[in-house]
Amino acid sequence: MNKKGFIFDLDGVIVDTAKYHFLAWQQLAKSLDINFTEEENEQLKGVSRVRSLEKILAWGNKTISQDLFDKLMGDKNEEYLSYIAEMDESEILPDVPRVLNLLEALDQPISLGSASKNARTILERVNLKSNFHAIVDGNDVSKAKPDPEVFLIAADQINIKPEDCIVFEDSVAGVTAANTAHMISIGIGSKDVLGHANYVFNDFTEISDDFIKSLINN
Ligand code: B16
Ligand code: MG
Repeated sequence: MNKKGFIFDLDGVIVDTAKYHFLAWQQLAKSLDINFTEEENEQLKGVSRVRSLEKILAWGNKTISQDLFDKLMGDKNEEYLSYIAEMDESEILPDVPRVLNLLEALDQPISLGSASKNARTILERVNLKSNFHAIVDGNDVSKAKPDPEVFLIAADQINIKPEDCIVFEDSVAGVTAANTAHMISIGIGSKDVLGHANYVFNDFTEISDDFIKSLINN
């Protein structure tokens, strides 16, 4: 059996934590008198924590000291972690376990490639940590998506060449990162947003076992 490397983004692919990021960023924005909308939250998908706060401050036309910036980053994460603490397996997105189990049955290496520094905690909460042969997250990279670093490290950790890797991603920056790494990109979301991916599906219920097998055999 051929071996391909299957790399999964976390937020928006395995679980929908964007709603928790939104609540935490909204609380922070409110404390600064900044109006923060769900549309703006969309633009933070796949974007690192530091960059997210920079963008919110720019939208609100605010400049703050480095000390306050650092404090707000900490506060936001604490608030976010309080939501994460309540997560369980019921929050895994539909058919993700089916695809992970199929890949395991077909003996395919699986890695996580996420921008989140909380990725390990989240995988533990939803009981999926042991499904991954490697976990690469926001703690392991120096350059955020759209830089391909996170996916290149993930490929290296599962010993698969980048061109033999397949990336599942819900963010524009993440799909660009996968393409730049010369990997096959599979967008999870809308074609209007992720048109630059090699394939796009609304969610994993649209990804058949035969499609996964065809990726392995090509
Ligand atoms: P944290 P992903 C990304 O995760 C999220 O999409 C993005 O909204 C978040 O700001 C980023 O992680 C950092 O997360 O604050 O937990 O370190 O989609 O790359 O799995
Ligand atoms: Mg994501």
